[in-house]
Amino acid sequence: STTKRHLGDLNPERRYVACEKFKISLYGGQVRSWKTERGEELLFTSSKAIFMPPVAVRGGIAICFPKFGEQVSAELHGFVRNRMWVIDENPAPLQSTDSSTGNVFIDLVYKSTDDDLWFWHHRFELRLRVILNVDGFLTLISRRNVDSKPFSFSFAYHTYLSVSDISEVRVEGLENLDYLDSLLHRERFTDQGDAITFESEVDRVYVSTSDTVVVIDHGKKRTFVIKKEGLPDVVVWNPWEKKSKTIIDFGNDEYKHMLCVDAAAIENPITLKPGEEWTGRVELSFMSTLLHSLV
Ligand code: TA6
Repeated sequence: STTKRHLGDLNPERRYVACEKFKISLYGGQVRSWKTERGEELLFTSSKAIFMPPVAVRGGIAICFPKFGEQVSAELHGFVRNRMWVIDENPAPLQSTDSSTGNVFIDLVYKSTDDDLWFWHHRFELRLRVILNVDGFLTLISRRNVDSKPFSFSFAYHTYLSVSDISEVRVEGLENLDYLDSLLHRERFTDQGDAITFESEVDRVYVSTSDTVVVIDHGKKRTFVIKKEGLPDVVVWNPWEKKSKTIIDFGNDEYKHMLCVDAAAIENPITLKPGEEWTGRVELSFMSTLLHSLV
């Protein structure tokens, strides 16, 4: 059986839960901060981020559901990132994840409302379990149920990693795979390179990828390892210089210090029968590049 342990304390305004290494906002169920033992921030947040609903904060890890990359009403990437979630004080246990010693976790839930039916004609319940494990790794798990009709959705953990300098970064694990180029109306291409490096705007959905993707930041001598389950695709996005200037809540030079690598299900939407449940899991870990070269 699992012991419920809260990951951090709820702040007095009941807007976020935080501890030294971690912060999650009830608005959007968005992880807003994830830090190393030494207090270094691992997630990017824009200095121009807008902290006023209905805008999602630019940075952290946003939950994109029920659509990614498509407008649902006025909201890109679905609307749950622009809703208040609540803490589930008595979550159902999840097998194999929570009982390991020292892990702390929190469960948030968003239940669709009658108003949401204006935007999307399906009722759903989206649960997010965030686990901070003893090594400081972060695991996010989503599950959801439906009521009386089947429906299809896409999903992404829209993850803004903080990097030293984008020109010092490479992404491994997506070599020779097909991708949909969002800069070219999602036309399909096959990746030809060794690893992805960045010299201009990149906005791609790599499809049917393996379950591990690695982001190597030579500048910070840090490697992120992204492991996923139930999420076949990976979004890689950096807006680069020109696009950055068009994004109102993003500094002109901030593209140098971020990279979005999103575990996602986009190419083939997931279809659920009434009452069916789905799990999409991502584990984010990091290590020094020195260690990485040894393993
Ligand atoms: O991550 C890919 C992408 O869909 C880009 O096309 C870009 O528009 C971006 O996401 C927008 O993300 P945002 O954080 O502004 O919702």
